[in-house]
Parts: sequence; C-alpha cells; structure tokens
Amino acid sequence: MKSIPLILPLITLPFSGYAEEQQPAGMPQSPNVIFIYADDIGYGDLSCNGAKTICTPNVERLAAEGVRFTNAHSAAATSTPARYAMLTGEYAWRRQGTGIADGDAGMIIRPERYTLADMFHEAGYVTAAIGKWHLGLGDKKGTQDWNKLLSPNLSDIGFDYSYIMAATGDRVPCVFVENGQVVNLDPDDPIYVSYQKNFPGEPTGKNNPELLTMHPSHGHNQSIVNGISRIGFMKGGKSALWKDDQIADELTGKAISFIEQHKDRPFFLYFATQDAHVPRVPNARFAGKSGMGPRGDVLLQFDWSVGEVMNTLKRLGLDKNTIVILSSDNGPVVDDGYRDMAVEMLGDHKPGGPFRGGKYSSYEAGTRVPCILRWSGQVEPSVSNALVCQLDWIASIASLLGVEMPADAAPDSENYLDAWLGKDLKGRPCLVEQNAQNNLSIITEEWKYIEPGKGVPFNRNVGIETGNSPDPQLYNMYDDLGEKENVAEKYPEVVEKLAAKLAAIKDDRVGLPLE
Ligand code: NG6
Ligand code: CA
Repeated sequence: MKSIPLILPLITLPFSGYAEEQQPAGMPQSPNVIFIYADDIGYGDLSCNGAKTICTPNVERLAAEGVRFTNAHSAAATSTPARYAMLTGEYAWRRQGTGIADGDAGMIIRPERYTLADMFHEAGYVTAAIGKWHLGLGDKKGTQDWNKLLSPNLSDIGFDYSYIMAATGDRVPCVFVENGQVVNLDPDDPIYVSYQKNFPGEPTGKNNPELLTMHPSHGHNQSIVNGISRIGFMKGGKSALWKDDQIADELTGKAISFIEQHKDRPFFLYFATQDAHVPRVPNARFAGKSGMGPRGDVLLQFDWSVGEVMNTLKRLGLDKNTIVILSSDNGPVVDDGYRDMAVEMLGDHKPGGPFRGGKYSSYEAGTRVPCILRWSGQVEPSVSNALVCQLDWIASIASLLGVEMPADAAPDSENYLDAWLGKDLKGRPCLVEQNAQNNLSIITEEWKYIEPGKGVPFNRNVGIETGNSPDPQLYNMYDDLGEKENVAEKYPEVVEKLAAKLAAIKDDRVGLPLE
C-alpha cells in the first residue's frame, strides 16, 4: 500500500504545463481546481441549457463566464462506473465490480491504482473529496466495522481530506464519514450494517409503512432512517445519522471550509453534491419554491451550492486562479423509487433536454450531461460542441500541470486540454458510452452506434427507454439528435465500421483508425 505524506511540501511547483506562456505575469501559483459534480442532474435540468421551467441563475452565471459544453459525457449512465472512470481514467466496463455499489462495498479503487487525486498530489496540490462517494470503503464487501477507522479509505488513493456520504442518499449507512471515520458516532450506540438481512426487531419500510414520511414507489423498503426507508439494513448509530434536509448545507459548508483553509496553496476539491438523487428532501429554504415538487426544489438547492462556492472564491480573491468544472455523474431520472410527486409535477420540464432516454440508458440522455468549465481570465466564454468526456479530465489536467503520469496510469484517458479550454472545437474522434446493463455504444461527431444487447427495452419502474435491443442501432447525430430513426439497415457499412472500432477499443487495440 502506498503511503501519502501527511505534510505536503510547502513549495509550490512551478506552473510548468501547457498554459505557461499564457500565464499572466505575477500569477502566484498553479490554478486551484474545483469539480462540482452533481448527482443525476440532466442536461435539460439547468436554465443555461435551455430549461424554461426551472431557473438556476448561479449555474447560468458560471456558464456565461466559461465554456459551456453541449456534447460532454460521463463515461457511464450510473454513478459508480461514471465516478470510477472519472477518477481513474479507465473505462469502468473493463473492470469487474464497478457496477452500482452497495453501501457496504469494499473500496472499488484499490490503493495501488493511480488516481486523479494522485496526479494532483504530484503537482504539489492538497486534495479533498467532499460529498457523495459511492465507490466503497474498507477492504471487502460486508466486512467493515463502521465503529473503527475504515481502511483502506480515500487517504489511500490520494485524498488528503475526505468528508463523504458512504454511498448514496438512499443506501445505508446514512452517515457522513470523515477521513475514514464515521462522524458523531456515540461509542455506546454502535452502528451495524448489512445488505443480507435485517437486524432483529428493527422496522423496515416493507413491514412498517405506517412509520414512513416518504414512501417508496419501487425498491427502497428496507431500514427506515428519518422516516424514509432505504436500500440495505442498519442498526444503531443514532447520533451519527445525517438529516436529509441538511445534507446540502453540511456538504457545502465543508467545501467552503476546505477552500478557506487552503486558499494560500494550490488545491483540488472534488465537491460531489447529492441533489437531485433520491430521496429528495430539500431544505426548508427551497421546499415548495420550484413549483415542481421536491425534484425541482433540489435543483434550486444545487444552484445555491454552486453560488456559495463561487461567492467563496470571490471573497477570498481566488476567482481568477481557480478552474471550476461543473458536471453530473449521469443523466436524469424522474421516478427513481420514491413517491415524491416528481412525475406528477413535472409539467413541460424536460430533464434530459432534447435527448432521448435518461439515467441508466444507452440513449444520449444517459451520459450526455451538463458541463461547464470556467477559468476567468484564461478561458474565453463560449459554447463548445466538441465531443468530450470526464474520462479525459485526468490526462488533460496532467498536461496542464506538467505532470507525467506513470505509463500504466489512466489507460483510457486522453489529453484534450485544448477542447476543455474551448480552444479546439473538435474534441474526441469517438467515445464509448456504457448503460446500466453494461451494453456499450460508440459515438462520433456524426454517428451513434448502440451494440445489440440483452435487457428490456423499457425500464417500467423508472419510465426510461434503456436502449437495449437485440438489433444494432445507428443514429445520425447531425440530423437526429433525439435518436428517433434507427438507420442501421440503411447504412450497414457505417454499422460495420463502428462495430469494429468498438470491438477494437474493447480489445484495447484503440489505435484502429476510424476511417
Ligand atoms: C438503483 C436504485 C436507485 C438508485 C440507483 C443508483 C432501486 C430500486 N433503485 O438500484 O434508486 O439508487 O440504483 O443511482 O433500488 S446512482 O445515481 O447512484 O447510480
Ligand atoms: Ca447518479
């Protein structure tokens, strides 16, 4: 296991990368980098991307001051594989055990893996992860003792500081974990977690619906925490339980403290908010404010978090020297398992914007997510249609910072720094997208090919077309952004070429030319 020095060298590495010559005279240090990584926020959920029924002014301002991407993707249509790929620079479908993780999963990114946080470390940065984690903790599934230091934890993969939700809002344990230790735990009330069976005498959503303040629509009928039944069973740890309506405040507060504490040295902050994942419990300040029910309200709450981060940067004079990247882990879902009125109150709102499908799907709304990069003074405000993917953040930022990554690090990540900085409108020649059944698609500027795959075509629980089909699908991205007309039979040669390219990438022979 590698050890991370507790005290990082105080000297700041010279800013030796790509933008050196453009660096303004007197720029004190390498730029800070903040990822604001939303959960389940769709392309169409933000007013900067054309939403008319919801107003997200802070994100709009960020977009107006930076590059707003229209063809940016997460690497997968669900959280765990999207985050795995983003943090390691490796497509998650190459690895077993990277599907949607239980709350008692062991660390999915093992300590020996080189991560984005390691890369920042090498450039002399202090690093933090605050918010939703969903990539496992401790050594092996189900063997954690939540009352002790969980090991390995995020400090073993390059994060100097972490304050996280172990998995998701709807999975036990419903506690924050700070640097591997459950926060506010009373030793006299230890915490137990199981994804196998309930603890004797503990109520569940299934058996005790009378105890619920929010009812499940599907799944989510196990342990009850704060009147909401979750996935998985837990017992004890009462003093450590989070309050759902305060998660955004808690995480935003921690993000601000981290920025304040490290304002004098280069820092990397991975700020993973949990709005708009279920269960959606907006703070009273936002409840009822969107006219769209809790799902709309938590979008306003997310926008508030963004505003708080931006105000902090301004207040501390870090505005110019901080790169802020905002994106989401996967596309949107309206009913994701609770009866929270999201479907009934949706009205004309289109969470996926012009795109077909949603979270879990092979269609574009699955992975084509909101994405903005702001770097005041360095990056011209613009809109970019370049094909870009979060997978490439590690290689692109390594290039910016002049970090040479080890040869075997981040194998699928490529340096598209110019595209990220809005200077090159081209981006990737192609990208592989992964849906919830691990069926893969390949997208180029012109085409989208979805490989034949197993699974139902429509997920009735969530009301989303999955894109699964026994037949090949081909869509023209120039004429048919909404993937309405499958033209696979019309253009068999394009299908053949893209299927071969996908097979080559799967096989690791990424060099096979597209033409
Ligand atoms: C699904 C959950 C869903 C959500 C998702 C993960 C059920 C019925 N559905 O299995 O509610 O938690 O997993 O979402 O349990 S993600 O954004 O973290 O990938
Ligand atoms: Ca998600």
